[in-house]
Amino acid sequence: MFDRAEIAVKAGNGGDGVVSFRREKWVPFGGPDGGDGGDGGDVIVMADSAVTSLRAFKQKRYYKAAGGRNGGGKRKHGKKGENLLLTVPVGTVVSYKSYIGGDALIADLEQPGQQAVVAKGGKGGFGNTHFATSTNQAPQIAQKGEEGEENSIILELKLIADVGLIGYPNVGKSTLLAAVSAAKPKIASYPFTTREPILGVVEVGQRSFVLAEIPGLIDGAHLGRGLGHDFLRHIVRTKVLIHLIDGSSSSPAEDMVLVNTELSLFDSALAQKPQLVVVNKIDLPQVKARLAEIKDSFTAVGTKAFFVSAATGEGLPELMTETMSLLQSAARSEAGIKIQKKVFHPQPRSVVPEVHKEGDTFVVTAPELERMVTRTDVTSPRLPWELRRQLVRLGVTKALERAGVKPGDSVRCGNFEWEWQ
Ligand SMILES: Nc1nc2c(ncn2[C@@H]2O[C@H](COP(=O)(O)OP(=O)(O)OP(=O)(O)O)[C@@H](O)[C@H]2O)c(=O)[nH]1
Ligand SMILES: [Mg+2]
Repeated sequence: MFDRAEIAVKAGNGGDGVVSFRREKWVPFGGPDGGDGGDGGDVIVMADSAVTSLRAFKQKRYYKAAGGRNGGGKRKHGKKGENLLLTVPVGTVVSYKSYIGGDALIADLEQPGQQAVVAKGGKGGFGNTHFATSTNQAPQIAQKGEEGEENSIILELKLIADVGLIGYPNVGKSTLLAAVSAAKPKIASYPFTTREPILGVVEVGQRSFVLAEIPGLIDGAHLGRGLGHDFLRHIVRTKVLIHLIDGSSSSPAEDMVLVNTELSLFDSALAQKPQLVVVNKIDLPQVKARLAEIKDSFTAVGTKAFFVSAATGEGLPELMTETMSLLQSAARSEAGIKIQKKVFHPQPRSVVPEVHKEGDTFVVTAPELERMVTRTDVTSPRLPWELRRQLVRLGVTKALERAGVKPGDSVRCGNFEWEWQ
C-alpha cells in the first residue's frame, strides 16, 4: 500500500577561501586579496506530477551535490556548487532517518513544485581579505570550506485515494469495494467490520482510480464518537465521494441527510465535495418492493440517486463510469487553481563553540575555528596573535574560560594543539 525508499544524501562541500596578496608593479605592499570559496550545492527533493513512483530511489541510493570551487587571488570568488534536484511523486513524505528511533519529518510534499532541502551545502570559506584589521594589514589566514551536510533520508509515498466510499456502518461499503476492485476487505453482517481505511484500484477502460472505504462514519463521529474522527481526515484528501446508503433502512433519504450533516460538522469543505448518492441492496425483495417510493423520497430532497446491488453487481459498471467522469471534471476544475509553492528548510545547525576535557587537554568543538586552523600556516610569527583575535571573535575564549582554562593548559581544536596564554 505504501511506496518507500531510503537514500543517503550528501551536499557539496564549500570551496576554500585563499590567502593571497596583491602584487602590482608600482605597489610595494599590496593588501590581502584572497577570494572566498563558493558555497556547496544543496540536495533538494521536489514534488513533480510527472513522477509516479519511488522506484528510481530503490536502484540508486546515494546522491551527492557538487562542491563549491576554491577562491582565487584578486578577490576572485569560487563558483557555487550546483544544487542536486531529486524529483519525487506528489504526496511524498520526506523525513530524516534516525538510528535511535523517532524519524523526524522534514516535509509533506503535497503539491507539485513543493521542495524540501534535505542536505545543506557547506559554506565557502572566507579569503584572507576578511581578516584584515587596522592593526593587521597582512592576515595569513583563510577559512577552509565547510563540509556539506550528509543525511539519511526516508521517502514515503502515501497512496492518496481519489474517491472516498462513505456511509453508515453495514451499508455494504466493503462488499462494493470488493466487487469493483481486487481489494479483499472483510465483509460481515454487523457494523464496524472495517476498522481502518481500505484501498482498492478500480479500472474503467484504460483509466483507473483509487477507491477507499472510509469506516466509522456515525452520528457524532465529528466529536470523536465511534472509531474517532481520524478517518474523516482521509476524506479531506479525496476528490469525489461515493455516498452509499442501505436501501433496506427505514428512511434511506433521511440517512443521507444525517451523514452529510455529520460531514459538514467535521469540515464544511467536505459537504462541498462532489458526491454520488447510491442506494444499495436493491436485490433484496423488501427493497425492490418500495423502489419507487425510495426514488421519490430522494427527488423530494433534490437528489438524483443511483441504485445498485453490491452483492449481485447490478448497476456497478455504470456507477464506476460515472465516478470516473466526475473525477475527471473535478481534476479539470482543480487544475485552474494556482497553487502556492512552498520550500521547506531544515533547522540551521548550532554554531556555539563547545569545550570538553580529555585528560588535561581542553578540546574545543567549533567548526569555524577548526576550518581556519587546519589551513593556517603554523610557522607564521603572527599566528598566536591572529589566533587570539579569532578565538575572541568566535566566542571560544569565553567558552574556554567558563570551562576553567588556565595559562599553561593545553588546548586542542581539530588537529591543532597549543598552550593557553
Ligand atoms: N442483499 C445484499 N446484502 C448486501 C449487499 N451489500 C452488502 N450486503 C450485506 O450487508 C452486510 C454488510 O456489508 P459490508 O460490506 O461489510 O458493509 P460495510 O458498510 O463495509 O460495513 P462496516 O465495515 O461494518 O461498517 C453484509 O452482510 C453484506 O453481505 C447487497 O447489495 N445486497
Ligand atoms: Mg466494511
